[in-house]
Amino acid sequence: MAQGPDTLKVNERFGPHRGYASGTRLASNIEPDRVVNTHCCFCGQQCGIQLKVKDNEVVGFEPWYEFPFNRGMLCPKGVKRYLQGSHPDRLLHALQRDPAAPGGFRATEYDAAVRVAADAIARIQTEHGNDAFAVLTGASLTTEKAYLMGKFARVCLRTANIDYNGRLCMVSAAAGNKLAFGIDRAANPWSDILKAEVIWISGANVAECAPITTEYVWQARDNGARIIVVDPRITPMARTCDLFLPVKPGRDVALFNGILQLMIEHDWLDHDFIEKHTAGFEKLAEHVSTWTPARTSRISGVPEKSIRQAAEWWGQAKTSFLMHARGIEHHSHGVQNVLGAINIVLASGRIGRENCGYATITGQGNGQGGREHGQKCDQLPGARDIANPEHRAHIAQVWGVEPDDLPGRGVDAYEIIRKIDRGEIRGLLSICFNPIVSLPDNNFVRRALEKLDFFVSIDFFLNETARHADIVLPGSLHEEDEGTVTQTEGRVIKINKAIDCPGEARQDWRIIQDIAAALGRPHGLAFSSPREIFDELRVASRGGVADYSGITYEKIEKQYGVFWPCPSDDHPGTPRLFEPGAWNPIATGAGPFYFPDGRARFNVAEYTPPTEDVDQEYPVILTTGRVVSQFLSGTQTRRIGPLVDQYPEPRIEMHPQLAESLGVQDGDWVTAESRRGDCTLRAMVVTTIRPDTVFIPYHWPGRKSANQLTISAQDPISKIPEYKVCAVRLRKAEHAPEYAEQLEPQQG
Ligand SMILES: Nc1nc2c(c(=O)[nH]1)N[C@H]1C(S)=C(S)[C@@H](COP(=O)(O)OP(=O)(O)OC[C@H]3O[C@@H](n4cnc5c(=O)[nH]c(N)nc54)[C@H](O)[C@@H]3O)O[C@H]1N2
Ligand SMILES: Nc1nc2c(c(=O)[nH]1)N[C@H]1C(S)=C(S)[C@@H](COP(=O)(O)OP(=O)(O)OC[C@H]3O[C@@H](n4cnc5c(=O)[nH]c(N)nc54)[C@H](O)[C@@H]3O)O[C@H]1N2
Ligand code: SF4
Ligand SMILES: [Mo]
Repeated sequence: MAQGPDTLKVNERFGPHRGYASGTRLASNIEPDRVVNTHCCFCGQQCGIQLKVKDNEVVGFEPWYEFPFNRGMLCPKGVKRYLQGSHPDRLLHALQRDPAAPGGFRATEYDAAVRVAADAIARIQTEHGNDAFAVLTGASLTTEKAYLMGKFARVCLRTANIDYNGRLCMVSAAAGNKLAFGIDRAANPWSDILKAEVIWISGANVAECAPITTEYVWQARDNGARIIVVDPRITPMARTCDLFLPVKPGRDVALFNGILQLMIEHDWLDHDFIEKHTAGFEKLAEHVSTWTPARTSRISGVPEKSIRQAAEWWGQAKTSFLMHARGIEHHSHGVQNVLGAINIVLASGRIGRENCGYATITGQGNGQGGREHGQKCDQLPGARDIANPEHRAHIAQVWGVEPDDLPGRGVDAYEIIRKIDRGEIRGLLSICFNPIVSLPDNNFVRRALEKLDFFVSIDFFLNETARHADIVLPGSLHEEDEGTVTQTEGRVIKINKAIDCPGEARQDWRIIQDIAAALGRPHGLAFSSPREIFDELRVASRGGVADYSGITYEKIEKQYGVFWPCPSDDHPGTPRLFEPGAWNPIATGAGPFYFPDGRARFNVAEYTPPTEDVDQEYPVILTTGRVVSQFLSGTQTRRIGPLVDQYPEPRIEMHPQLAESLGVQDGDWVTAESRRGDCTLRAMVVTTIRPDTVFIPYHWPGRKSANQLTISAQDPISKIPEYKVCAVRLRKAEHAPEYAEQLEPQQG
């Protein structure tokens, strides 16, 4: 595979806004032909929105007040999302690599491109075996597409190696929830936040990353709730909270163990619940006995007084809601952090009841549904285990193949990259994933991808990774297809099609099926609509933990979404898990949790320091994450002018004390260097971050990318990368970087 240029200067061709979709062409007062009820294409909140359509173009939006989750509210990304479809970079043709062509690609006929892809797949698999061709997918895809990708990999390609970008996102939460509850879904609908007495938020920048959830927390506060926030930064939500615990990155499990120790010491426990509905408490109690407030404070960096206050409020509350996000999950011990959080919930007995809840806040639009139906390397539809003979037999029967023909477990997304580097994987199909920007230690990722014999990417923009592809197939935008996604509460909702794909672009599921047909292996991949795929998914999921069999498109429309599990046509769905009497195929009446004895599990949550701790050479902790106006690798939001204006360039957030020690002032250029790479960005000097920690948002590519610095250490159970801690050293840069021009605010 040839090497592609990193920053293709496509934008420069397009007038005063340098190619950003700016809204100048689209007046929001245009009278639409139609208005389509659907959902935002970005985060896991999945706000309801109405798209205004004129002449097969989305020209604006209106609030959709009836949709109960967000009741018309949207964040800045939701407000501007309609602009992306009109962007001049939208892929309208298939592309074939051609070093002689401007930008390294030439447009090619769609069918010919599919043929090239199919021939390359067949050649690689014949020469090197089926597993030598890998598939990377994404949780921004609808559940129908996620299901189809799992089936395509196992039935058509017969490769074990399929994994998805939720590996970078939801897998620590998923693994922790499965270990403790036997099921992986938010335990409660968000309405249970409203009347909780205490709300505990760990490692979630709620106001910027789950903006609608802010409204729920504030309503709870209006009802008298106390808000506890645990974060190395005083996030916008932390600014209005009642108790802020400034945890040192990578130490949350210590904090949770310390809280539990105080709960035990003061007998702030629900003994009845622990006895009737859980297992493993004694072993855990013994483990946390060493987590005295003094030790907890020393390790976690949180003052002892605050730890005691948090334990008292949490311990004595009658109702509560605990939520966390990637701040505690993006660690080489992310699963242990999650288990620590769940332990203090179970010890309080406040779960499975009204106003008593627990949830991880999902990330991507389909962060929930995308992790249930078989695009993970170890999973089959219905949240089934690919290594379980009964699960394999059920799915094989639905798919009309022999169980022995289904491949076994494949490797995780990062290991796919390592296998590419080692020459064990020779070909790759990537859809809805931009690993060169979003994987840690991305200089290694780029070098590995350059070794591929063949790489095909399916996207609607030429993202930074697709620039290294041999063939790029033009896929569909959210508004160009229908299907379902499952939002953060576990509510299955319906994405409705607003417009047709432009030019030669195709709906993603059609492209996958075209490749299967060109390979001469169309078995089971001849669906004529997303509805048909969903109907098969319902059957495939029946009897699994993630049972969608009673959900229909009609039921979703009628009820404004259906919470899974929903095991039959007359079942309304399950907004709150773990209520007495709720449907549960595993415990069958023994108790509310998803184990044969119906009991939740306490798990000993071990503290270990981050894989790369600070030392004299690299004395500062780097943590990474997001800003409100940008989304993930930025492929979409870096093309929307008003969002770019809001936060045009990545900056290194640092405390004034640290800035002073470096001789740096706000706006100065600073070089951050880790053992893997370096990056020169402007300093943003703020009092809202721990003095021992710096923060860089990761939404930018190339020399602006935070992932040049991050470490590819992974959690041993979930395989999530440790994005939230590595060691760096900093110095004031002598001059602006060569790429400074690209970092300047864009002029309108
Ligand atoms: N605007 C915007 N919204 C988004 C996204 C986006 O890209 N942009 N992406 C979506 C996706 S896919 C995801 S996964 C979610 C992510 O949502 P969040 O997890 O809320 O966002 P992050 O910025 O990754 O990290 C959250 C917080 O963790 C803190 N943190 C860092 N290290 C630690 C630690 O060791 N312990 C604790 N307790 N906190 C720590 C950071 O300071 C940060 O405030 O957002 C979703 N929503
Ligand atoms: N340093 C650091 N790195 C991180 C994180 C962090 O906190 N810090 N967070 C991690 C997390 S939580 C996540 S979720 C990942 C995300 O990482 P990625 O998944 O790589 O990020 P995306 O920007 O979503 O890239 C997806 C690509 O899919 C395309 N796309 C979107 N929807 C569709 C669709 O419906 N069809 C098709 N065909 N294409 C589509 C977009 O155009 C984009 O090019 O990043 C991870 N990387
Ligand atoms: S990005 Fe998330 S919070 Fe913002 S409008 Fe879209 S779904 Fe809602
Ligand atoms: Mo994510």
